[in-house]
Amino acid sequence: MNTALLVIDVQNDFCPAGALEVARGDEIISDINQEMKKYNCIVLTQDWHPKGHSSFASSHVGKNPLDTIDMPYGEQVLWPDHCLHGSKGAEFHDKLDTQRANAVIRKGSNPMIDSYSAFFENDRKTVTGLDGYFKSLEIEKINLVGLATDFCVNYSAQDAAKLGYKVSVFEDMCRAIDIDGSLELARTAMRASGVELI
Ligand code: VGL
Ligand code: ZN
Repeated sequence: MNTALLVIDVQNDFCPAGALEVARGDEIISDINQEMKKYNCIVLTQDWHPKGHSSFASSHVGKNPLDTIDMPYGEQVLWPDHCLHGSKGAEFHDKLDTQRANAVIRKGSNPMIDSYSAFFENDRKTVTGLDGYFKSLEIEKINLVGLATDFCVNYSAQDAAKLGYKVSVFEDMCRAIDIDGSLELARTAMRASGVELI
Protein backbone atom coordinates (compact mmCIF):
# COMPACT_ATOMS: atom_id res chain seq x y z
CA MET A 1 0.00 0.00 0.00
CA ASN A 2 1.17 3.51 -0.82
CA THR A 3 1.82 5.02 2.61
CA ALA A 4 2.60 8.57 3.75
CA LEU A 5 4.04 9.81 7.03
CA LEU A 6 2.27 12.90 8.38
CA VAL A 7 4.34 14.72 11.02
CA ILE A 8 2.18 17.13 13.01
CA ASP A 9 3.47 20.42 14.46
CA VAL A 10 6.95 19.48 15.76
CA GLN A 11 7.62 23.18 16.40
CA ASN A 12 9.52 25.02 19.12
CA ASP A 13 6.37 26.43 20.72
CA PHE A 14 5.04 22.90 21.39
CA CYS A 15 8.34 21.71 22.87
CA PRO A 16 9.70 22.35 26.39
CA ALA A 17 10.16 26.11 27.02
CA GLY A 18 7.79 26.89 24.16
CA ALA A 19 4.72 29.12 24.42
CA LEU A 20 2.31 26.16 24.36
CA GLU A 21 4.65 23.61 25.79
CA VAL A 22 3.65 19.95 25.47
CA ALA A 23 5.34 17.98 28.27
CA ARG A 24 8.27 15.97 26.88
CA GLY A 25 7.34 17.04 23.35
CA ASP A 26 10.95 16.96 22.22
CA GLU A 27 11.45 13.32 23.27
CA ILE A 28 9.79 12.00 20.13
CA ILE A 29 12.02 13.72 17.60
CA SER A 30 14.83 11.19 17.19
CA ASP A 31 12.32 8.35 16.69
CA ILE A 32 10.44 10.45 14.12
CA ASN A 33 13.72 11.09 12.26
CA GLN A 34 14.32 7.33 12.15
CA GLU A 35 10.74 6.63 11.05
CA MET A 36 11.02 9.14 8.16
CA LYS A 37 13.69 6.96 6.53
CA LYS A 38 11.01 4.36 5.69
CA TYR A 39 8.83 6.63 3.52
CA ASN A 40 9.00 8.31 0.17
CA CYS A 41 6.06 10.58 0.97
CA ILE A 42 6.51 12.74 4.07
CA VAL A 43 4.43 15.80 4.92
CA LEU A 44 5.13 18.11 7.84
CA THR A 45 2.51 20.46 9.25
CA GLN A 46 3.27 23.79 10.80
CA ASP A 47 0.83 25.70 13.02
CA TRP A 48 1.10 29.23 11.60
CA HIS A 49 -0.92 32.03 13.17
CA PRO A 50 -1.09 35.77 12.52
CA LYS A 51 -0.79 38.21 15.44
CA GLY A 52 -4.13 38.58 17.25
CA HIS A 53 -5.43 35.20 16.08
CA SER A 54 -8.92 34.39 17.40
CA SER A 55 -7.63 31.21 19.14
CA PHE A 56 -5.42 33.33 21.43
CA ALA A 57 -6.82 34.15 24.88
CA SER A 58 -5.07 37.54 24.56
CA SER A 59 -7.42 38.42 21.70
CA HIS A 60 -10.48 38.25 24.00
CA VAL A 61 -11.05 40.67 26.90
CA GLY A 62 -11.16 38.90 30.27
CA LYS A 63 -10.24 35.46 28.90
CA ASN A 64 -7.37 33.23 29.99
CA PRO A 65 -5.61 30.35 28.27
CA LEU A 66 -7.70 27.14 28.39
CA ASP A 67 -10.98 29.10 28.74
CA THR A 68 -13.40 28.38 25.91
CA ILE A 69 -15.46 30.69 23.70
CA ASP A 70 -18.31 30.16 21.26
CA MET A 71 -17.23 30.81 17.71
CA PRO A 72 -19.61 30.73 14.72
CA TYR A 73 -18.23 27.23 14.02
CA GLY A 74 -18.65 25.95 17.60
CA GLU A 75 -16.70 25.89 20.85
CA GLN A 76 -13.05 26.94 20.69
CA VAL A 77 -10.42 26.44 23.39
CA LEU A 78 -8.28 29.54 23.91
CA TRP A 79 -4.51 29.22 23.95
CA PRO A 80 -1.53 31.32 24.90
CA ASP A 81 -0.13 33.22 21.89
CA HIS A 82 1.85 30.60 19.96
CA CYS A 83 3.32 29.80 16.53
CA LEU A 84 3.23 33.39 15.30
CA HIS A 85 4.15 33.16 11.63
CA GLY A 86 7.81 33.93 11.09
CA SER A 87 8.71 33.62 14.80
CA LYS A 88 11.29 31.32 16.37
CA GLY A 89 8.45 29.51 18.16
CA ALA A 90 6.82 28.65 14.85
CA GLU A 91 9.99 27.12 13.43
CA PHE A 92 10.42 23.37 13.40
CA HIS A 93 12.51 22.04 16.28
CA ASP A 94 16.20 22.16 15.33
CA LYS A 95 16.58 18.40 15.76
CA LEU A 96 13.77 17.51 13.34
CA ASP A 97 15.16 16.24 10.05
CA THR A 98 13.10 18.56 7.83
CA GLN A 99 15.25 17.82 4.76
CA ARG A 100 13.34 14.61 4.22
CA ALA A 101 9.97 16.34 3.86
CA ASN A 102 8.25 16.37 0.46
CA ALA A 103 5.79 19.08 1.50
CA VAL A 104 4.98 21.42 4.37
CA ILE A 105 1.36 22.35 5.10
CA ARG A 106 0.81 25.52 7.10
CA LYS A 107 -2.48 25.86 8.94
CA GLY A 108 -4.23 28.36 11.20
CA SER A 109 -3.49 31.44 9.06
CA ASN A 110 -7.12 32.57 8.89
CA PRO A 111 -7.44 35.04 11.80
CA MET A 112 -11.04 34.01 12.48
CA ILE A 113 -10.81 30.21 12.27
CA ASP A 114 -8.45 27.89 14.12
CA SER A 115 -7.18 24.77 12.36
CA TYR A 116 -6.20 21.74 14.39
CA SER A 117 -6.49 19.34 11.48
CA ALA A 118 -4.05 19.10 8.61
CA PHE A 119 -7.06 18.63 6.28
CA PHE A 120 -9.86 21.00 7.39
CA GLU A 121 -10.00 24.19 9.44
CA ASN A 122 -12.09 24.11 12.61
CA ASP A 123 -15.21 25.18 10.68
CA ARG A 124 -14.87 21.61 9.31
CA LYS A 125 -15.44 22.97 5.77
CA THR A 126 -12.42 25.00 4.63
CA VAL A 127 -9.82 22.67 3.15
CA THR A 128 -6.04 22.95 3.38
CA GLY A 129 -5.43 21.10 0.09
CA LEU A 130 -3.63 18.18 1.72
CA ASP A 131 -6.30 15.65 0.71
CA GLY A 132 -5.80 16.64 -2.93
CA TYR A 133 -2.05 16.29 -2.55
CA PHE A 134 -2.30 12.77 -1.11
CA LYS A 135 -5.04 11.64 -3.52
CA SER A 136 -3.07 12.81 -6.55
CA LEU A 137 -0.10 10.77 -5.32
CA GLU A 138 -2.42 7.75 -4.80
CA ILE A 139 -1.66 7.58 -1.10
CA GLU A 140 -3.93 5.03 0.60
CA LYS A 141 -2.52 4.84 4.11
CA ILE A 142 -1.38 7.61 6.46
CA ASN A 143 0.73 7.13 9.58
CA LEU A 144 0.64 10.04 12.01
CA VAL A 145 3.15 11.24 14.59
CA GLY A 146 3.77 14.55 16.37
CA LEU A 147 2.13 17.11 18.66
CA ALA A 148 -0.27 17.21 20.27
CA THR A 149 -1.91 13.77 20.43
CA ASP A 150 -5.23 15.11 21.77
CA PHE A 151 -5.56 18.13 19.47
CA CYS A 152 -3.85 18.39 16.11
CA VAL A 153 -2.91 14.70 15.78
CA ASN A 154 -6.40 13.66 16.88
CA TYR A 155 -8.26 15.97 14.46
CA SER A 156 -5.94 15.12 11.58
CA ALA A 157 -6.24 11.37 12.17
CA GLN A 158 -10.03 11.43 12.37
CA ASP A 159 -10.31 13.58 9.24
CA ALA A 160 -7.94 11.27 7.36
CA ALA A 161 -10.12 8.29 8.29
CA LYS A 162 -13.27 10.15 7.19
CA LEU A 163 -11.58 10.98 3.88
CA GLY A 164 -11.12 7.26 3.22
CA TYR A 165 -7.49 6.61 4.17
CA LYS A 166 -6.37 3.76 6.33
CA VAL A 167 -4.93 5.57 9.37
CA SER A 168 -2.53 4.69 12.17
CA VAL A 169 -1.29 6.90 14.99
CA PHE A 170 2.07 5.90 16.46
CA GLU A 171 1.43 6.93 20.05
CA ASP A 172 5.02 6.58 21.22
CA MET A 173 5.95 9.25 18.65
CA CYS A 174 3.28 11.65 19.95
CA ARG A 175 2.82 13.66 23.16
CA ALA A 176 -0.39 15.15 24.56
CA ILE A 177 -1.48 18.44 26.14
CA ASP A 178 -4.08 16.47 28.19
CA ILE A 179 -6.45 19.02 29.70
CA ASP A 180 -9.39 17.59 31.70
CA GLY A 181 -9.08 14.09 30.29
CA SER A 182 -8.74 15.30 26.70
CA LEU A 183 -6.23 12.57 25.88
CA GLU A 184 -8.56 9.67 26.78
CA LEU A 185 -11.47 11.39 24.98
CA ALA A 186 -9.30 11.79 21.90
CA ARG A 187 -8.17 8.15 22.00
CA THR A 188 -11.77 6.94 22.25
CA ALA A 189 -12.89 9.23 19.41
CA MET A 190 -10.00 8.21 17.17
CA ARG A 191 -10.76 4.52 17.69
CA ALA A 192 -14.47 5.13 17.00
CA SER A 193 -13.49 6.80 13.70
CA GLY A 194 -11.55 3.72 12.65
CA VAL A 195 -8.09 5.04 13.49
CA GLU A 196 -5.62 2.39 14.62
CA LEU A 197 -3.62 3.39 17.71
CA ILE A 198 -0.21 1.73 17.76
C1 VGL B 1 -2.25 22.69 18.66
C2 VGL B 1 -3.49 23.89 20.15
C3 VGL B 1 -3.42 25.02 19.36
C4 VGL B 1 -1.62 21.38 18.31
C5 VGL B 1 -2.16 23.81 17.83
O1 VGL B 1 -0.67 21.36 17.50
O2 VGL B 1 -2.08 20.34 18.84
N1 VGL B 1 -2.93 22.74 19.80
N2 VGL B 1 -2.75 24.97 18.21
ZN1 ZN C 1 -2.44 26.81 17.14
